[in-house]
Amino acid sequence: KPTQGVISAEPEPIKLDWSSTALVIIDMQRDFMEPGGFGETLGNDVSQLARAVRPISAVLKAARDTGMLVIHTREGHLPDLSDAPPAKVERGAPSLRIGDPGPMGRILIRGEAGHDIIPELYPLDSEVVIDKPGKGAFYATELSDVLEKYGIENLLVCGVTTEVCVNTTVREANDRGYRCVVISDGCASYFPEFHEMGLKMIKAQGGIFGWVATSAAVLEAMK
Ligand code: TIU
Repeated sequence: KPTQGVISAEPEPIKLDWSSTALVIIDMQRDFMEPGGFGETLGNDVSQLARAVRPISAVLKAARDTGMLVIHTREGHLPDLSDAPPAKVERGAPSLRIGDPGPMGRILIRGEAGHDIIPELYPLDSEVVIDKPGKGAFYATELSDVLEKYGIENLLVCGVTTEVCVNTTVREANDRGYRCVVISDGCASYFPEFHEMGLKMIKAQGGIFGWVATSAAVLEAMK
């Protein structure tokens, strides 16, 4: 098995050691991907996100074959909403609010069917699952400790949505010193134009937040 590879990325290629690299799959939960969940209650067309599943699935398989650390995140809240800021719960005019009963259980609540990861990308028991109350995966989670424990310096990041939880997490990670390579077709947004700009914002200015590469380029580097 190769221990390192060069990813053909923008704004420039990047060489990574797989032993110090983790695949981070952001919030591929039924609540964002399926009708009746949190994403749809906000007024979004959830069908926009399905395109990210196959590219993520292919990279996940390669990461498992390589033995890379795999981390899945889930956005959600405790059943008593003690970790949900009122400013988040009260926001806007959704059809159902966080904690309300929906067709996949209570909206965005840990332990409910809608909060779980979609079957196609379901975590193995050996993989890390980070439950987070916010959009970024570092805020109020154990992610920093996990990355330090495994000696991780680089993150391959994918998931949903490009401009919300993916961008927030990449910005948090970049400030903490991690090299982030965002998998372009492994991300998706309810707004195609935000997806496109969200990726551009990461790789502009010499890679101000990180690198962007296609799943094909990542797979090629992992061969
Ligand atoms: N609404 C939206 O685009 N995203 C979120 O609320 N969370 C994530 O991106 N996971």
